Amino acid sequence: MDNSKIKRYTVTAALPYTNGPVHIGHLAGVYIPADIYARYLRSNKRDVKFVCGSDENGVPITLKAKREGITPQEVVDKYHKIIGDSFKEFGVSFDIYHRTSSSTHHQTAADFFETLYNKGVFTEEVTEQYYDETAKQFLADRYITGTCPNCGNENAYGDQCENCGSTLNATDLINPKSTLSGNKPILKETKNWFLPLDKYEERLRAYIESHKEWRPNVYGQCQSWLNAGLQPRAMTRDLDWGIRVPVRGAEGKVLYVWFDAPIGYISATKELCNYAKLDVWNPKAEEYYINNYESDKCGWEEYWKSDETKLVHFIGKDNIVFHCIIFPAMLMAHGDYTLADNVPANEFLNLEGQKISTSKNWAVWLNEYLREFEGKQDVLRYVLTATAPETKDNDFTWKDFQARNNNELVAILGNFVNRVTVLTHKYFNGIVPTLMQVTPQDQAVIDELATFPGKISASIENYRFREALSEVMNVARLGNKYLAETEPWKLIKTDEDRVRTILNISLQICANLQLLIEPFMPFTSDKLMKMLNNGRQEWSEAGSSTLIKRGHTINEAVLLFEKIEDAAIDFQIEKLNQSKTANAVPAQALLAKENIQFDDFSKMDIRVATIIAAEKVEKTKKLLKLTVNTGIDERTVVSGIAEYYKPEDIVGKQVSMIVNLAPREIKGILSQGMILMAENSAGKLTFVAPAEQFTEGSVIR
Ligand code: B3M
Ligand code: ZN
Repeated sequence: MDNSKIKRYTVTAALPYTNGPVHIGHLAGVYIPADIYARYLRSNKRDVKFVCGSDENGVPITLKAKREGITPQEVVDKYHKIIGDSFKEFGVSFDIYHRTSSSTHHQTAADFFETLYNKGVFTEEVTEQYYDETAKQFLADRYITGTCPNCGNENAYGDQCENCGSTLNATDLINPKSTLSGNKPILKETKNWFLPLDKYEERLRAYIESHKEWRPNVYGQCQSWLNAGLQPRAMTRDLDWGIRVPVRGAEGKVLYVWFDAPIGYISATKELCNYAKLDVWNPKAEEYYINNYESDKCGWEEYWKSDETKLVHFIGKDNIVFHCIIFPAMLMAHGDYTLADNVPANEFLNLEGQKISTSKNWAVWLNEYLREFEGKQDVLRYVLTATAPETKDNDFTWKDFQARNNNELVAILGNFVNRVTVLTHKYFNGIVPTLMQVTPQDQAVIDELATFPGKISASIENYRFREALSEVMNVARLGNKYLAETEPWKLIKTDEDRVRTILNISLQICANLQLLIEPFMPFTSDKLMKMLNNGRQEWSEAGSSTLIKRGHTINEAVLLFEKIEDAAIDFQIEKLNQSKTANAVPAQALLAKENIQFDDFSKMDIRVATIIAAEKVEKTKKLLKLTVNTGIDERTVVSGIAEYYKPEDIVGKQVSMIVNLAPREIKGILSQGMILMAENSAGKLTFVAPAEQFTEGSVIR
């Protein structure tokens, strides 16, 4: 896009599914880069709306509700608050954090659908879709899993394979399985409205090919979809949670979540602008986390329907097709809207060498980080930017987090600022000294300082945030090198004027750092601003060596960063290892097995028993031979618990036992009954025991 034409920016960040807190993968992939970009634009006095919100429709929400035994509305209310609060605390500077359960959004999405419907864009098709006879429900998207026909991943969803990134229709899956009951679904006819993506193929190709500057991963994915040929895609679903399809004959159907979610960017902008216009405090501001309230008197359409607006979507790589193919096709079909100028999608961030997994609780959750590392938002912002998966998947490790804090933030940036401010207080009572004679060495530093803003701007404007951050750190390195070479602490005894010059220049570097780090580390920038007591400058002033004036008094020196000790890191690593087994969500089907009659149940004779002896079964890993007192008799059972319990630890333990299970021979031992165990999805076992010491033989029913 021709830069001279740009009057304003609309920056969007993917709307997080409101079915759990946000983790470091989301932050590194989407929210930190988007925030850096938006802050940078604001520092440049550009007109920008940075919008986001909770994605509250779709199957991820209803699945979570089933799991937690609460309603979908309760799920979204709970996580909208957790996510919104932690974004705010983390300094993500959205102008609005909206939500797709709001009436503004329902209205906007329904209107959008109706417009396309009235234009005759959709095709109405009766097709066979999978249906779960136990749950009595059609299975779309995440309600169904199976083997991906493209890559063989056995856990592909009905709309997408997260392994190879391909979009799927549920009927493409091999060995489909209902996530509700675990059953194999049947096919049943139903009517839905399809967006004929094939009809937009040519225009989409022209659009994509006019953006050769996009990241190779994004451009390449788009090309491969186009080359494979686009298929019509259903924009409605047979579900009861979501936005009602606003046409006759669509009872019991809602909009496909990927139809309504990107419209969420539009409705967020609308909400932001509409409330701001009213000129009264917006009562929803708390709920929606609206920033910059006073400056938001805008017309939302300018941000969406003008070719002077630059639209940029920040997303993770699994969302590329929805933002580069489907949403643009929707916008083209509508006709009034501007298409995105760029979609800087990141690859994935791994954690300690493994894929981040919500269901396995293999993640670092933002809300927990904020609690456990209070006041250290910028450390995580720094580390996740420095290791951002911009061009390939990357790994986050706690050791690296510690090392970057201690060796880079503390030792380079913090150390430089500290030395300069402490020396200024020590030699000149905190008053910025005058620039005296400028030597060629000083001039070289001044000149080099002036080159940074241009480099950093270019990197940010080309979405290379890692590179930009490393240049920012080079400013601090320049400062450290200058101090190390000039050694003002030695010169002070012989040449005070020389020290004046050196500290003046060093303070200019500090003032530049305050400005240049702001998009990346806003909390540290604020701290530095308080220390330098010099107000906030605009980006256009960066590189200047007169940012802070002689005679100005700075405030007391405080440390910008502190060392992170081993104990804090060990705690995190231990927590990860524990949560991996303990908190995993059961992988079993979410619905109960088929009903049985009371008679079936009462056939089982379950009793309280006490383990009186235990030993390992030779040549096996999992089996223990137990002698138990059932209250009826003493008998032997073989139990597969050796990986979880040591024989010596369980003697005396009380357990629940089925005493009338037909005896079976296991490894040559006759096992007379079965001990009841609970098992989580990680396969961890634990005894099901009476809550207090109880007489052996007591009946469990
Ligand atoms: N809710 C998907 C995700 O979290 C999603 C993005 C919507 S952006 C319009 O992966
Ligand atoms: Zn696949």
